[in-house]
Amino acid sequence: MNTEDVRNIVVLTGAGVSAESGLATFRGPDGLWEGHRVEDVCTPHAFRRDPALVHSFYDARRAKLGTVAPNTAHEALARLDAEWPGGLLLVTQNVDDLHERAGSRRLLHMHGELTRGWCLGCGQRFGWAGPMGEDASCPSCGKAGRVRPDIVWFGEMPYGMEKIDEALQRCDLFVSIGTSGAVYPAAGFVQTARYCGASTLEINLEPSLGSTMFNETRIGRAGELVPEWVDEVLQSAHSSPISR
Ligand code: BJW
Repeated sequence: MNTEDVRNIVVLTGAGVSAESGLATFRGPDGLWEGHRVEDVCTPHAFRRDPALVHSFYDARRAKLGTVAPNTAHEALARLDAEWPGGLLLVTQNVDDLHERAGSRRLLHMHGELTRGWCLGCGQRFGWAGPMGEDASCPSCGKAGRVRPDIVWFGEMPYGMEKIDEALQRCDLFVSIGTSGAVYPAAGFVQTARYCGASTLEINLEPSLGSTMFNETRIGRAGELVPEWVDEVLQSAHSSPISR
């Protein structure tokens, strides 16, 4: 892939980018769905029906965050953020905080964040550390029992869609890393980017469901292939005369 004319980049990441840090993916053999059926934990209906189960699922994942660290893929994407002179948006479907802990700044969590809560009583969103559980009190209005994880469940609108759409329309290069392409609207980003003229690259352990839509697919571990790709892109930025 020729990256010399690239100015604006959109990178989409999924659970595969955090797998080498020790966080389970969703649809692999040891995936999160193995322990919990998706409809039991990841819909607003499931939360209304059994809030204790949903809280325990997210409390356990929030606790796990403290035991893991960013890997070489997160670090390479943070280096891209620091050194890329053109436009960049890193859109992650992940609710972990490994991209920001690695140093990424131009970052958007489209499916929410484990470290945030949302009060269904007063509507406020806020940072959250430790277990949430059913009886958590809202730090804003003080009401107990109305706080939920600030996570986008099936049937809910992902965050930042307007900003993502603008970036996709403007980008010259769209790169998808460690996602199965099973969940929309993220699975459709490659089509938008291509329609608007961007080159498209997939980096994944196996071809994703939308693999044929990409100009190029690189199969392998994100921890190895992402640093290689970032080196390539930054090298072309340093050697090419176009002003980004
Ligand atoms: C490695 C690796 C290594 C492993 N290196 N790779 C058609 C169009 C539009 C919408 C729909 C549609 N049909 C149905 C819908 C609705 C629905 C949907 O997509 N359903 C599907 C089941 C079909 N979507 C929604 O409801 C979304 N909202 C919505 O659509 O609102 C309306 C709207 C309309 C139009 C525009 C905009 C909005 C909301 C989706 C919310 C998803 N939420 C979840 C759970 C919450 C977060 C959490 O608990 O963590 O988000 S579901 C789950 O899947 C999670 C993930 O972010 C998401 C994607 O999973 P991901 O990241 O791809 O993980 P895996 O496990 O599937 O794949 C990992 C990959 O990595 C694998 O391929 C491995 O091989 C690879 N890998 N190790 C490189 N070392």
